[in-house]
Amino acid sequence: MFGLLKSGLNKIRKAFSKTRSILGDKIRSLLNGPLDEATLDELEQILFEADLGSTLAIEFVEYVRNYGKKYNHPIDAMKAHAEDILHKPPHVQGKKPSESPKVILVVGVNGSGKTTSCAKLARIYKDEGKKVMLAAGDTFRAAAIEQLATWSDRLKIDCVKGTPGGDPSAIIFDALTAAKARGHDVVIADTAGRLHSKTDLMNELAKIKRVIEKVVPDAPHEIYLVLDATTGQNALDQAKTFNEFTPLSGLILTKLDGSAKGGIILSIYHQMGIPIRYIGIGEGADDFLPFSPEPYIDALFS
Ligand SMILES: Nc1nc2c(ncn2[C@@H]2O[C@H](COP(=O)(O)OP(=O)(O)OP(=O)(O)O)[C@@H](O)[C@H]2O)c(=O)[nH]1
Ligand SMILES: [Mg+2]
Repeated sequence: MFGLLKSGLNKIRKAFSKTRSILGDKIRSLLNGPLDEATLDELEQILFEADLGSTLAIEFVEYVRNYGKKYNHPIDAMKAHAEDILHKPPHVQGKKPSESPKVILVVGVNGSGKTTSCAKLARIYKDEGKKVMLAAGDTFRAAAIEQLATWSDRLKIDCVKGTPGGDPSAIIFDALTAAKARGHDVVIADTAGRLHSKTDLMNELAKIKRVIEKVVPDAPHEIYLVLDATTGQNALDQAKTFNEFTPLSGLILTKLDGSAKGGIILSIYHQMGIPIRYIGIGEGADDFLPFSPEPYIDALFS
């Protein structure tokens, strides 16, 4: 167990190593010099460019300006502020299922990593000994159905799929009905990528949610929005719009192994209070971890 935890932490450190080199190195070398106004301006710019957004960038600079009151080093002040932000209780949380199955609806814009995250999430539940079912609710493209089916074969997890062009609500309805009949503990429903600016597509999600509610009372228990962390501040707009149509209970931030600057996690949690539940740190089935603030803050500021 401890070994597993340790390898998880090492993985996070490794995944965030780019973030560290982008942000941590710059901050450290900047703060080694005198803490004058020019330095503070530059710090604000670095934080802004790391996707913290302007409000938070300014806030962090103020903490650095006044670090001497409580801390030995400006970076300690930044870390403490990041901890304060991420340890605030979330504004929302998922529901505890009163009966099986637990239903998780996965939504997001095109290519953010939904299908991959559904498979990775299914694997986590399977490893916990749960009976899991995947629902291929992305009927938009034949390839999308195949992609989830391939994952389900590989992971040996049941999958309900329909035909391309079919009604996604109908597939998810079928999956839930089958899961109830066959005693599955968890159903994870993939959906087609949709632009958050397209109202008709967003309304389709609201319909999917209503259909789920009809089959399993109080479901969906979780609605996860999958965000590609490399899209920076645009992820915040996505979160706001998706949240209006289908109230989100959690976020999955993917591609943190890529060129993501990482600050978006702080920015989004600060602004929306929606918990970051998992992070994607690669394309493999186990490149996926529950989010925890400490290693993240560590990677961001040291
Ligand atoms: N490096 C990296 N790649 C990822 C991660 N998550 C997903 N990907 C890759 O991103 C690409 C898109 O992932 P999908 O899971 O197909 O994304 P999607 O949101 O289902 O895409 P659509 O269904 O087309 O909207 C694939 O090549 C995945 O392997 C991650 O955490 N890290
Ligand atoms: Mg997909």
